Amino acid sequence: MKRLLRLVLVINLLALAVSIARAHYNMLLPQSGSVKKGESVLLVYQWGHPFEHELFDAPAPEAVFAVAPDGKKIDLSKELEKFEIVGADGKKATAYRFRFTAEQRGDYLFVLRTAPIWMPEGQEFLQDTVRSVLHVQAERGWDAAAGLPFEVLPLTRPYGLQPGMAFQAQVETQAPQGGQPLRNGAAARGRKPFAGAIVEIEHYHAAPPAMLPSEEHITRTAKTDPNGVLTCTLTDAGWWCLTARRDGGVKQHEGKEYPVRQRSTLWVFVDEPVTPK
Ligand SMILES: [Cu+2]
Repeated sequence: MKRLLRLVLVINLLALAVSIARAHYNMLLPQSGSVKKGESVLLVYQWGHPFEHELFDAPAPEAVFAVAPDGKKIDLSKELEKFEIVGADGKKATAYRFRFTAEQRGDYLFVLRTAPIWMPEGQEFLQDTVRSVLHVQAERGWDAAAGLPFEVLPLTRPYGLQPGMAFQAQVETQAPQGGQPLRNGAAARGRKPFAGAIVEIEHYHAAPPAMLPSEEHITRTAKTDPNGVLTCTLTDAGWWCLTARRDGGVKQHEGKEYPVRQRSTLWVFVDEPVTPK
């Protein structure tokens, strides 16, 4: 019996070791990448490991809003409905959803921000902003900034993509106080390109995969170039998350100070292969 207990303990420790390495992300997924004007779409917010489809209880978000194609901000925080979602192994987790009706043609941005989330495994807080896009017939606004201090902005249009296509995005961060003014789009937004930013790239599985590859094939890592530009290849159909991070200061937890890691995630959808008939 003692031996069995010890074995169970060892297995639990191994499981913990594995989960330390896997990265948690916030997922904000429109259930359809594009709709027509006047149609509605369901959006789901969930928290966990996208590749493994391992879901955990999502915290109530701090803010949720859309930016319409004409630039108008639409607060969606009152539209959220809490529900239970089923993750890997049939495990239930708290998630949130809301329905959105597109009243204009163009591209809608959806942005969700979380309060700092304590991560016992990493001994740090994660404070995330996630962004996804809904395409409504006209190509307008997919590259718009959502007015955040730290953002991953697509340079490649984030829809109508095929598996294997290259994707580029520019990471922008708040400009330092009193620095040299920069004459570009980022400066106009009070930000500067974030050179050398670490970006994690991960594919989302709508159902848990039967077999998991090694860690480096689950989460890819790239750095932005001197212009803050990220380049990656989206090899498979479905959702991908591109997550940049920066230092967000410190925050108290049980009387001690721990680092806050601020992350900005861009969710991008890749279509199934299209073959002309
Ligand atoms: Cu994790």
